[in-house]
Amino acid sequence: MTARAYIALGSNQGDRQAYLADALAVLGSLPGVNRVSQRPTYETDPVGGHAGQGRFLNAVAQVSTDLSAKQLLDELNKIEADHGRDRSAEPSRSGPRTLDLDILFFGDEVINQVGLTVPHPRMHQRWFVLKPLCDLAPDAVHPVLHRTVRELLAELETPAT
Ligand code: PH2
Ligand code: MG
Ligand code: MG
Repeated sequence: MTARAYIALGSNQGDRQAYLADALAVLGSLPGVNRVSQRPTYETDPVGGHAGQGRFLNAVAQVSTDLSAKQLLDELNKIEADHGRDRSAEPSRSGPRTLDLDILFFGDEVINQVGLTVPHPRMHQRWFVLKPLCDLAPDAVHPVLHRTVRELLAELETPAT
């Protein structure tokens, strides 16, 4: 079965543009992943984490995939590791990173497993996710909150974070 998934990309260390471009290329070349599309990249202030870390480049990609959500997650973790991501060296969940790839939506699946929560549990609070997602899929409906991406973006209490 083919599912449409949305993946958030973020980088705030090293050659951020190259990390994002390369991740997209690798994503598109994975067996079982087709039709990768992506809209503009945004430069955003870091949300959370320690003061003084660099600004992020953030983007969202849409893919059609025959993989399961867990298989896709495993591939994303490999791509992160291949691009210099060393989770053991990160001070926290919000620390600086060369590359972060998060599954936002996987079709309309709701998944609550250790290491895999879909929809992404904080996506509806984050401009840096909702804005590029809205560029791609304004009418996609959050399967837990039952709001469109456009509505979630409009309802953000602190815009542009
Ligand atoms: N990712 C985080 C924490 N904070 N801030 C911005 N601007 N962009 C991110 O991608 C980001 C963040 C944890 O994954
Ligand atoms: Mg993240
Ligand atoms: Mg992540």
